[in-house]
Amino acid sequence: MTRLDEAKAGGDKRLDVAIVGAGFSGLYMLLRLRRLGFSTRVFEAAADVGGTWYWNRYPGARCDVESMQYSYSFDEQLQQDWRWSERFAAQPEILRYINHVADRFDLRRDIALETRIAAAVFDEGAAEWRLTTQGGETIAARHCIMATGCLSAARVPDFPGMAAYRGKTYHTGQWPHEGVDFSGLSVAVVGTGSSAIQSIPPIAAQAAHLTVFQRTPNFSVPARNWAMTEEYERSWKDDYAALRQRARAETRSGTIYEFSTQGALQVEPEAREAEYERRWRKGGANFMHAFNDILVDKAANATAADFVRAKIRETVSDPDTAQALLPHDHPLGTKRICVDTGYYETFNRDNVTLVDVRHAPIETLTETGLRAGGKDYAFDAIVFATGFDAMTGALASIDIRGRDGMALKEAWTAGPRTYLGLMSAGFPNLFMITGPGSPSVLSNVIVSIEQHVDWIADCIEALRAAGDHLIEPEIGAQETWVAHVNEVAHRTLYPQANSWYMGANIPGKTRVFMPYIGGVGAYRAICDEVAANGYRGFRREAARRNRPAMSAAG
Ligand code: FAD
Ligand code: N01
Repeated sequence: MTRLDEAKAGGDKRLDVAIVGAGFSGLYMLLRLRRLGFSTRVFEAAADVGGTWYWNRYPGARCDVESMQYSYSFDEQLQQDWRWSERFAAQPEILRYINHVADRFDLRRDIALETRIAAAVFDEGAAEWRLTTQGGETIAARHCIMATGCLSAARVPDFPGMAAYRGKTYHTGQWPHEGVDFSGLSVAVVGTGSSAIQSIPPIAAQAAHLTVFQRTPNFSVPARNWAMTEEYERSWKDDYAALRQRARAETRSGTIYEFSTQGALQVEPEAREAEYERRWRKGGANFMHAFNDILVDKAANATAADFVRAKIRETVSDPDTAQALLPHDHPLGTKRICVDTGYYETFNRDNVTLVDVRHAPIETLTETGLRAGGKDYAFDAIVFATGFDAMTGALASIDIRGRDGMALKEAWTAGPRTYLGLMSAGFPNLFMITGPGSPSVLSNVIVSIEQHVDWIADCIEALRAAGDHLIEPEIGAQETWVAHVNEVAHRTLYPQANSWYMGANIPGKTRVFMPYIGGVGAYRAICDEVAANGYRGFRREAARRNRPAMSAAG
């Protein structure tokens, strides 16, 4: 029996709901739907559950939302029982947590591992999706839920000479499970985004020599991670339900920070510097909340950016290297702020070299290394910390076809078009968790995942209760939403950066700000209001006699 057959054993071949992806999204979705009595399976390409935290095993990988907040909130006993060892958990601990959840709620029996979904085609007559795995097996399901992740399509730039290079290559998002020993090796890291900034210090500590190829200097703030204290843990656990509710409903990012009610220019320069310094010392992305206008007012933003640039100059001993590391082409935070442990300090090591490839780009890989700006460099290993085809990449790699055989990729050539980031017109019964047009990557993603999962589960339950077989956004509602997402983004500084939020990291990708920046609290209220008003903006269709019914409520 194949793994898919094993997963199907004991269940119907025709599912109520097929879920693609077994990260935080897919696991909670499975649990919710199972509890509602729907026949459901998860199809996962990887050999185990975990999503992001299964794939991203590079040295230094950890979350930058505090672990007391970067965790599920749906089960009080789970959040009371689980004990995090650090303020910001490292990848192995987060992966252990996800595995614990899969076991605790007995989820594995409905997960088909090593099963990549290659195509999903909507059958209009039967009102159901036909999924095809890479191995050629098919699954029919009334609803299909894409829990495929916003940062799961790892991307290595299309450098010539890739096949010629005789050393080892790695991508941070597809790291070998057995780990990599860089001892005694000459290593290159390409990129200076979050993954690079986390992995560069531990790689430098191990390698004989590390060369960092930087195209765009990034802003990074120190994590100042610490071992969890009983006192801090208690301060959350004693009041978890209320604090989680506050994060969900009253914040923009789904994370409780120390928020400010003042603008950066409303205070005297000395007080402003003192506030930045205080937050810099505490560590973490809390720095971004020193004032309430850093992401909307260019002059306010410049005060925070200047502060970080001064810190870089102060930290990095060699003035030329310091100068090259100064971010200059985007407002602070409009590319995701990085949170590091000893990143800038690493450039003071004798075995670390920074190469600026902004004006002298990497041209090709060679047999022994790579060529940039006409100069050859030799390496035993090259680490590509070059990011992801974010937000749409995982969806685009599945041949998704809706009404009249329309391909999702084609429907989205001018940028993703969704209603609430949940569904796209022309693709009935196809849901996305943290899809483009929802807060997703601008938030503590687990908060956004839980909200989407709950909304989708309630929606599918409402359809069953009403005897409806089909739901799809109305084109007008979708166009209004897309315009709103765009309009809200342009009230901020975000669109000024060439970021992956804008699709700018992928040559040829349409530049449009993809996530919804209105905040998780406001967004949740909109979604709830839409549902309470009979799923306003969605078209529903009643069951027809020739269509198979869904499982009855349990
Ligand atoms: P994923 O975890 O990406 O899971 C998607 C799953 O779908 C994957 O397992 C993938 O293999 C599978 N899949 C995709 N396509 C197919 C297919 N065709 N067939 C079958 N399976 C498929 N967010 C935060 O809020 N805070 C953080 O601190 C933070 N840190 C991060 C650090 C790193 C290194 C990265 C890359 C991301 C980080 N994120 C963070 C974002 C993170 O992706 C989310 O927090 C969260 O883990 C997403 O869960 P998910 O289940 O939606 O998607
Ligand atoms: O990817 P990125 P990432 N030549 O796209 C460079 C989450 N995350 O994996 O900016 C030379 O940010 C590229 O340069 P440029 C988080 O949401 C979180 O680091 O395009 N360089 C850039 O420097 C994050 O934002 C954590 O000019 C090239 C880098 O590669 C998201 O995942 C940790 C190049 C890619 O940076 C993605 O982060 C890790 C080329 N041809 C990830 N092509 C936490 O800490 C690309 N680059 C929580």
